[in-house]
Amino acid sequence: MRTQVAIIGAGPSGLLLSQILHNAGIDSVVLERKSLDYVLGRIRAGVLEQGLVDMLDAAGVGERMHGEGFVHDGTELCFDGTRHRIDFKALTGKTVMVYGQTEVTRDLVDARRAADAQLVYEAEGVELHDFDTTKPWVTYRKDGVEHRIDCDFIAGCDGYHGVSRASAPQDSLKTFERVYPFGWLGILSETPPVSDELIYARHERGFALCSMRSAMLSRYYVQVPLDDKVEAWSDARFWDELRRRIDDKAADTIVTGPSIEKTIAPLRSFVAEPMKFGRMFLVGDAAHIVPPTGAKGLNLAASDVHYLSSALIAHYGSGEGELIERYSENALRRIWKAERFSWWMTNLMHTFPEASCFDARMQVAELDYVTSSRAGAAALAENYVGLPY
Ligand code: RFL
Ligand code: PHB
Repeated sequence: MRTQVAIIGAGPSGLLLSQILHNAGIDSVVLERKSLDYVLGRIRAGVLEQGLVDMLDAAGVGERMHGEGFVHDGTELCFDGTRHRIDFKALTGKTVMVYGQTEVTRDLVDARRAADAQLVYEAEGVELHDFDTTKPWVTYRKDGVEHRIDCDFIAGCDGYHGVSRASAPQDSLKTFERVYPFGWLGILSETPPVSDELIYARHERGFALCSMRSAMLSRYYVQVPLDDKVEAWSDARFWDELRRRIDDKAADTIVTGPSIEKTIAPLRSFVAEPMKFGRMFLVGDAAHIVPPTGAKGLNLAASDVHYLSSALIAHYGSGEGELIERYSENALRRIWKAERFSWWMTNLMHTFPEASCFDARMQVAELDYVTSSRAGAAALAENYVGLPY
């Protein structure tokens, strides 16, 4: 089989790249290790920056998002038992969209299928070959049969544990990492959200976040020690702990119910440089991870897709190779700023095991500054709604 761009991974970055290339007349094949049901069963991001909303619109997959998603003009920061609003719209003129990553993925799969795209699920043993030449190729197994795809470029959209970064020459790869000494225990429950906007709460017992997916589906998180097990967290224990970490009004009015999903995710900051190896590109979580506190992971994957799709469209259109050569540099400049913001929000809102009383006072002083100074609030808002591409 032959295609122009072989895409490894059918998460949001692989599917969005494939859809944008298709709209520009560029052919791709997407290889995914898991089944479609598995991919759609993963509960992940919930907040989309305007830049991603615009990309989904331009790609022709924004209709359901505008019908079912929620536009948020601001968010609330809770500390010392009081909530303070950050008004994104007043401070930046921009808003964010609350719409689940699962739904974005579903919309992209529907659009790709409607266009008869080559989406191969349960592709086993994917291997990348000769991407340091002008004739790369990819092999995989499906239902016990070996397949080969010859292509012009390979896009590694296969997440943190994927094969693409592992296939890069390891002596030319530099990685940067911070692992945080806690995780997020997240639940999904079929209850109305406690507030119209997200609440990020700092508390001595640990961070908490009140988020949502729809009018009858809430997403809540509490910070937990890394070695905690989900089984140790009954629903009752989760709700009790959440109530203790948020303000009294939210604690009194929150509607609780059985959880329909409960998982613990570790928190990590990670960047791999460069993101281009000959004719192979790393995209999204394959190249970088952020702790979820700034809601940046999916949005960063989208900005990589923006840089890479523009470069490939220029290459196939006018033959211009400059954007391809600069893909890594352009993507990384924005990635490091989002890494900084996510790291800063994480340090600001969480309880660290070794933190002193002084550190705790510093967090509260910084939160007080951010919520009482227009300049402080604007810096948070500008990063949260998304820096320009
Ligand atoms: P994905 O979504 O991991 O998709 C990669 C795909 O590649 C497949 N794959 C392979 N396929 C073929 N061969 C192989 N050898 C393969 N190895 C892997 C995988 O099965 C998978 O389908 O990466 P992508 O597309 O780069 O997208 C990144 C986002 O998923 C991620 O950054 C966000 O979910 C992060 N994130 C959040 N981001 C936000 O922007 N806003 C948020 O509010 C937000 N909240 C979150 C989050 C992530 C979380 N978790 C659990 C990681 C909340 C949580 C709890
Ligand atoms: C979510 O709804 O899952 C979510 C929202 C905001 C974050 C992280 C996760 O910062």
